[in-house]
Amino acid sequence: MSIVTKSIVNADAEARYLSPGELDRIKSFVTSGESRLRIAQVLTESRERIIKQAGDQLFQKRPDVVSPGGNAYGEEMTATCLRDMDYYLRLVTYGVVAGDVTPIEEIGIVGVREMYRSLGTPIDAVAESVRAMKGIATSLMSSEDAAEAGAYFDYVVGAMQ
Ligand SMILES: CCC1=C(C)/C(=C/C2=NC(=C\c3[nH]c(/C=C4\NC(=O)[C@H](C)[C@H]4CC)c(C)c3CCC(=O)O)/C(CCC(=O)O)=C2C)NC1=O
Repeated sequence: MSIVTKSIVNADAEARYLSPGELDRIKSFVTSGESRLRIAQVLTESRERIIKQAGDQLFQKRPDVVSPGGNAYGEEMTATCLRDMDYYLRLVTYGVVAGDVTPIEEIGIVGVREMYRSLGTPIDAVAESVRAMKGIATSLMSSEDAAEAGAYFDYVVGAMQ
C-alpha cells in the first residue's frame, strides 16, 4: 500500500481529516515522485544487464553455488537462480515506486528463510546477488538517485542476513 492509501485508510477508520503529519508525509512522497519514477525506469530498462552482470559477479565470488553439488549447478538451476534475482530486482522497483518497503516485504521477504532453507539454497549467496545488483544498478544513476535506490536493495540484503 502506498503512503497515500495507508493514510486515508487510517484517517477514515477514525472518521477524521488527514493530520498535518500525514499531509507532510504525503507531500514528501509527492515531491520525491519524479525521482522515484526515474529510478524505477532505469532499473526496468536495464534489468537484463543488471542481472547478467550481477550473476557473473556472484558466480565469480561464490563458484561453489554453480559447481557440482551447488544449488545453482547446471543450466536449468543457474537460470532459476537468475530468475530469482530478476524477482528481487522487480520487487525493488515496486518498493521504489511505492516509496515503501512493504510490497517487497509482503511478496519476497516473509517466509524467505524457511523457503530457501527447504530448497537448500544458501541465502547468504542470494543476499550477495542482491548486493551485486545494487552495485551495478546504482552505477547507472546520479548519486542522489543511487542513495534512494540503494536503500531498497539494502532492505532486501538486511532481511536476508
Ligand atoms: C516473487 C517472490 C518469489 C520468490 C523470491 C521465489 C523464489 C523461489 N526460488 C526457487 C528455487 C530456486 N532458487 C534458486 C536460486 C539460487 N540458488 C543459488 O545457489 C543462488 C545463490 C541463488 C540465485 C541467486 C535455485 C537454484 C532454485 C531451484 C532449486 C531447486 O529446484 O532445487 C523456488 C522454488 C520453486 C521454483 O523453482 O520456482 C521459489 C519459490 N518465488 C517467488 O514467487
